[in-house]
Amino acid sequence: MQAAPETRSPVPSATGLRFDWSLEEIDALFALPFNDLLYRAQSVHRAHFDPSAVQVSTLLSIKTGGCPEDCGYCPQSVHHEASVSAEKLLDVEAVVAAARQAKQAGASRFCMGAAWRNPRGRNFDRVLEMVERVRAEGLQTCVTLGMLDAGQSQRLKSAGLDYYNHNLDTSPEFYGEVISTRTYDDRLDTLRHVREAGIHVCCGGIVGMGEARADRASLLQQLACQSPHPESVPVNLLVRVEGTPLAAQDALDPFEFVRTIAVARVLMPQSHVRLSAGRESMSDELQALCFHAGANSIFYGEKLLTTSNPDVDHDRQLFARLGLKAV
Ligand code: SAM
Ligand code: DTB
Ligand code: SF4
Repeated sequence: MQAAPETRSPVPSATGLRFDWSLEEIDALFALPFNDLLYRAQSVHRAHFDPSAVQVSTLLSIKTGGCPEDCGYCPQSVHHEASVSAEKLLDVEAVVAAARQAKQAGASRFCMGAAWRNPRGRNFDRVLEMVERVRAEGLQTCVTLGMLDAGQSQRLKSAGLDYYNHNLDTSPEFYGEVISTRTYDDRLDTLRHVREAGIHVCCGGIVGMGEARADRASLLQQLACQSPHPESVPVNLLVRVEGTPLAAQDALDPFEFVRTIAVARVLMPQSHVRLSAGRESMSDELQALCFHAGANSIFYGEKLLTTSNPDVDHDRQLFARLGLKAV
């Protein structure tokens, strides 16, 4: 039998983290026999985290639908036929009430998403108030509002924002197949502003959009070559929503999804890798494999932004059956 290719850098940084992963090294990780890859990922995971602790975030769509961007996967885009209708930005009190409920149900972080190209004017002021108020409830705060400039990032930081979610979504090579109204560089600029303002970065992508394994490797390279690594890395499995251009996309091989999680874990050992959208279509066994591969965060609560997520009761039972604890 052939020996597995050498994928370890001879010169890791003082922290043991690397920011210089080559595509060849990442391809070699993806190509490992499944058990070898999972063993490697689980070993890295155990060196950095309690393997039974899973961070739990709850999502709320604070401004739904009517988005001018044309992301091919998204039911909130005005460019597609999906049935999500445009709504106004929620009131602060409604958001605080939802945050309180999420905390009572066991969430430690509250993530607020808005279907905007970028936030503006009085709406942005209202989001700042939401961040302050949700934080005062004793929750970590996360928002995803589209593109940000440096000043907006600083104002969010001053309001007490802990995390900003902005995904690269896919490889630079495949990106143009999915989105035309915002460039990859626009996304990198926003991530730089967020980082420079001192806000933790939540950045990941979507798999199952028809991209090749090479694209999944290239996306992970983009993430893992950021220094520092994003603190939080959501790996979304495409939710195929009727009326979006990707509705009829073939399903991704579930083992390939697990491999993507495992490679993310190996490349970014100290980051929280989040098993994000798409859990509703996964069996309990597949989710257990994802946790074994190093996923240590989920979205918890019956709704994501516009699509559904597993029942809270079901997730509680799954955690109990696997001996996982929510943190
Ligand atoms: N409008 C903001 C933006 O995109 O910058 C924030 C909200 S957007 C819905 C946040 C992320 O959700 C996207 O970057 C994408 O990764 C994910 N997402 C959206 N629709 C999805 C779908 N159908 N399946 C899986 N992930 C999805
Ligand atoms: C992320 O990476 N996934 C979340 C969160 N960040 C904002 C959103 C998933 C959305 C799934 C489709 C929907 O419910 O509209
Ligand atoms: Fe708009 Fe975000 Fe959906 Fe893209 S992913 S269409 S930016 S809400």
